[in-house]
This record gives sequence, structure tokens and C-alpha cells, in this order.
Amino acid sequence: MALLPILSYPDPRLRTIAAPVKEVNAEIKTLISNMIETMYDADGIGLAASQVDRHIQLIVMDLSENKDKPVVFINPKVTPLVEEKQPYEEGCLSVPDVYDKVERPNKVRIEALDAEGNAIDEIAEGLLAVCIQHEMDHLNGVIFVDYLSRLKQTRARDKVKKVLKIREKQNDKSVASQSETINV
Ligand code: K1U
Ligand code: ZN
Repeated sequence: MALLPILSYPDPRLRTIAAPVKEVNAEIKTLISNMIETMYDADGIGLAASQVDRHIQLIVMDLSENKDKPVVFINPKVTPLVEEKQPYEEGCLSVPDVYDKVERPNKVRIEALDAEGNAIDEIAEGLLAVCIQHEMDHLNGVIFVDYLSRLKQTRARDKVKKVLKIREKQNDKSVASQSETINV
């Protein structure tokens, strides 16, 4: 299995519309395994293929406490079942360290295929409903900060730049200390 690089806001590739998956073949199954590993490594509860620069309708999620019940949604269709929207504090692995409230319907119907190609047809509420709508947005090139004010979007861009710089420095340091260890 392999960790996949996650695209960061405002990378224009995050705006690509995902195409339906034609066949759940070996390549898709490898991508699913790699996406699940990448989601766990990044401490996320969901990941859309668009975020790892694969523009197909594929989502992985795991809302379980022990992070041991991954679920896969292929070619998902999400239908709101209530008109009323509720706010939920969202985060995004493509917008690190930025959290804000987004309002969405909190009951939806999810129709999709699972990793074996079996049909899923379920009613989702609460965090599952929030998360699947957030991930569906990724497949449609929408990022949760799009729902926020211009000022908050600018702040989010600045924050992501800062976080990425810090992460780069930390990576440089860890590479340097690894090569020191090898030289000893
Ligand atoms: O799509 C993503 O970037 C994953 C995202 C999913 C998500 C979390 C919360 C609300 C909506 C969608 C994350 O996993 S962000 C990191 C995270 O685990 C988290 C952040 C805030 C609340 C709960 C979890
Ligand atoms: Zn996201």
C-alpha cells in the first residue's frame, strides 16, 4: 500500500469534475486501499478521489471510533430528504487547520456501489450525512470554504500556505536527521 499526496486549496485541480467509474477493476481496488491508508495517515474521516488527483467518482470514509470500518462509495448519488439545513463545524484534508460551520440538510439518501460492486442504498443522518455531502462536493469541484465569506476564503488561503511551509520545514529537518543517523 502507498500514501498518496493530497492536493491543497487553492490548487485548481481540486475544481475538476469527477467522471463515473466504469468498472471496479484491480487498479480501482489498489486506489481504494491507498486512499484508505492515506485517509488514516492524515487523521481524516473521509477522502474523495479528487483530493488525490484522481478525478473519478470514488469516496472512502470511516466514522468508526477505532478506525477499523472503512466504507467505500463508488458513483454515489446523494438526495436530501429534508429541506431544513443544520450547521456543522467542518474540516478538510485539502484545507489543513481551517474549520468552520457549513449548513447542510442533515438527512440524505445515499445510493452507490461498494468496493465489490454491490448496490448501497441507505439513509444517512448526522456526521455521516455531513461527511458524504462534503465528499460529494469534492467530486463536483466544490470545497467547503466556497460556502464561507470572501474574507474567510482569503484567510483560509493564507493559513494553508503557512501550514504547508511549516510541514516542509519539518520534513526537511526529519530528512536531515535521518541522513545524520546514517552518517554516524
Ligand atoms: O474530505 C476531507 O477532506 C475529509 C474531511 C471530512 C469531513 C470532516 C468533518 C466534516 C465534514 C467532512 C476530514 O476528515 S477533516 C479532519 C477530521 O477528521 C475532522 C474535522 C472536523 C470534524 C470532524 C473530523
Ligand atoms: Zn474535504
